[in-house]
Amino acid sequence: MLNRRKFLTAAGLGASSMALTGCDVFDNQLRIGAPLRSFLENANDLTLHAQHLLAGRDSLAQEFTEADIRQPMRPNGVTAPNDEFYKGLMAKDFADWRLEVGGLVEKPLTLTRDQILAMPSRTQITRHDCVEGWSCIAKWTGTPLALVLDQAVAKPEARYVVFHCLDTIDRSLSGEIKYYGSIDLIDARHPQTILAYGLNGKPLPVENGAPLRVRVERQLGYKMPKYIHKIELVSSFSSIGGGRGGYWEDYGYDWYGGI
Ligand SMILES: Nc1nc2c(c(=O)[nH]1)N[C@H]1C(S)=C(S)[C@@H](COP(=O)(O)O)O[C@H]1N2
Ligand SMILES: [Mo]
Repeated sequence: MLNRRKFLTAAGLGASSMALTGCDVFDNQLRIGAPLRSFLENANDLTLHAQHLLAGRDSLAQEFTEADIRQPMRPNGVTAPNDEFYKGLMAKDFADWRLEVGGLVEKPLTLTRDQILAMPSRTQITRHDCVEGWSCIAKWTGTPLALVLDQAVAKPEARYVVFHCLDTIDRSLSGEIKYYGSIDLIDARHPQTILAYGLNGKPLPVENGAPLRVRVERQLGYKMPKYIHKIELVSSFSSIGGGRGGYWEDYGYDWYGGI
């Protein structure tokens, strides 16, 4: 049985030799019953981890130029929340909106929109890929999530960041479900992970998640909750929603959702 270090070495060598020789190198090792194959089959989460180590969890998503921007940014999912609380906030141009940061943090925060606007910002022109098969290039401006986490100070046991949204996406018999999603603390601290309040040089429109939405540029659209009002640090999401870390994940979508 391969141990983890050997596997990582094999995969690392494989990645460089494959470029020269094609994929033949691995074929023999991947025959049914071969140790490497059963290792791969039995350790999906470990292979995900290995992919991240090989690709570099801090590698950047491609950034584009102004000329590449396709206007308007196509809205998707909920585009006009029909929730009374949200509509009340919207009527006052979100002056009463607050972002709460809590859960496993040393210093819970409540931030106003002005406080968030006063923090250092990052602007990036990136491609949004929806799992439905379309993509769109747009310019996003926002506060690096890492700066908010620096203020709140994650407790050592915190592993994931859960984003709670104001829009009810599902009005089913089992009750109303608000959109939610999560990423881990490594992606939360990625330099392109921002809490966006600007789109293509203008305030973020309601369709695209006003007043604040997440951008995680190496992941699929459903990993970027819109209309967020609460950020919760947790050690596990088993007790949140359906327990799989997000609204779409509870319906079977992959939690990581990488592209
Ligand atoms: N709160 C909330 N966030 C959401 C959704 C949603 O329905 N509600 N849809 C997701 C999906 S599937 C996609 S593709 C993107 C769409 O973002 P856009 O409207 O800016 O294109 O938002 C994601 N975040
Ligand atoms: Mo999507």
